[in-house]
Amino acid sequence: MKIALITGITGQDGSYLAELLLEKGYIVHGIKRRASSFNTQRIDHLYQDPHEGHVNFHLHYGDLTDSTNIIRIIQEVQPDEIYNLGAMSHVKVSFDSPEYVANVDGIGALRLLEAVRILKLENKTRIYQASTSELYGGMPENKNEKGFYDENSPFYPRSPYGVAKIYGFWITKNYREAYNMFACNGILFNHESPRRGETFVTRKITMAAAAIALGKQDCLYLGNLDAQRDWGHAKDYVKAMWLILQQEKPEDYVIATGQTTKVRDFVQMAFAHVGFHIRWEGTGVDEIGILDSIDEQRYEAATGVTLSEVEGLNVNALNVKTLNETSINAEPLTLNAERLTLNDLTPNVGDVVVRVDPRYFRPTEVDLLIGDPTKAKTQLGWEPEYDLQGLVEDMMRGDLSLLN
Ligand code: NAP
Ligand code: G4F
Repeated sequence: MKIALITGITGQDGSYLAELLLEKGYIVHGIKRRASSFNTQRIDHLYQDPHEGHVNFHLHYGDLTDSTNIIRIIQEVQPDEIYNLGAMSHVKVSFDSPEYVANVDGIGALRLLEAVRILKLENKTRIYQASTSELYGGMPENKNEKGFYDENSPFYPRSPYGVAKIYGFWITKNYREAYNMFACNGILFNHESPRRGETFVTRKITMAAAAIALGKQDCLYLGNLDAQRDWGHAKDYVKAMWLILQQEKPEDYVIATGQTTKVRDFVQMAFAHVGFHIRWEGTGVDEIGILDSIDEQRYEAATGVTLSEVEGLNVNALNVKTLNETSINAEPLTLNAERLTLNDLTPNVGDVVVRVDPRYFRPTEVDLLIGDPTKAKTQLGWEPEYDLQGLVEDMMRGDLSLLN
């Protein structure tokens, strides 16, 4: 049985990767940080009582800023594969805590590589480093002739996060070349899921679209609506991580979909899932997204709440039986002049549901990312199962059921 060690196991990717490796028959060890409140929601379903006979999922307290515990854990676990997914992964937050990010996201990678070397496990342990499309910084002149970023495109990071991650990238490559270690970078473009952290833009949008549809929030405030990202599904991307460590030779790979989409269009797609069509007006910080029309059938199918038109007005009457079944909230329906509402926030056609808040702008922005996954597809045989529409639907279903 192979043994894997995952840093960042409590995160989005860590949880999906742990599931994948357990399915493949691995013994999985994860490093989690001590927190004053529980931070294991994403992996609680994998927990096994250590008193039971055969346990193949183990957690260790640890931190990427602490070499001593990294060395001790690796010595105890003797892993065949290490996946270094631990990081302070929020680009905007990295401007607020740049030194910490350098320590965790940059030097953390070095600590793992050095631990493997100190313990003389270079010939046994394979290492995956979670590198990122943030390394490219979205510089238009650095795209390849086909208009994508690939394994040969130059880097130009645009945030303390990107700068820390570039150290992780190069130290991984350097240890591969200097010490002949099986150490690889996956240069992953943005990947999302229902388990995505709530302050990343896609999840912020799907949570808000679900909450607005159910009358629990009135407006979504966003930053740069023109930013473009190459968004895939995290479930597909963890498969690529595993494939990268199963190859004969250690190499670096771009993992991406090859398509890029504006934040504004992602908003449109998320609201479309609940039958809301958004109309955009204004520009820059004055741009607003207005609820232009509602497809009732779609709304009902997605939310489980029944709406019907009243005298040509907006979307109004609510089916109480359905409401009770879905327990949207315990409060009685509120009647106002024009409509029955789940609560006071139930949206009407004409309401402004998206606004721009400059607080979410970044000091330096990555305007556009689009990756070329040709090498991963040809050499690894990697094929994603989800397209963007499938991703949005998965996330919207997740958030609607969470709110219900
Ligand atoms: P995530 O959900 O933010 O998870 C990050 C994980 O790192 C969490 O388990 C977190 O623990 C842990 N962590 C944070 N600081 C740590 C420290 N000092 N020591 C040990 N662990 C620490 O991120 P993700 O989306 O799963 O991404 C996984 C990795 O891929 C990250 O390295 C990220 O930078 C990189 N990446 C992500 C994407 C993407 O689009 N998702 C794209 C390219 C690269 P807590 O739960 O305690 O916070
Ligand atoms: O969702 P984001 O915060 O992700 P970002 O910055 O692209 O970083 C993510 O992907 C990287 C891979 O390229 C990872 F390495 C990294 O760890 C992380 O997972 O923002 C995406 C875009 C940005 O251009 C941002 O300015 O959306 C824009 N945006 C617009 N409004 C917003 C918002 N981002 C956030 N977080 N919140 C907003 O309100």
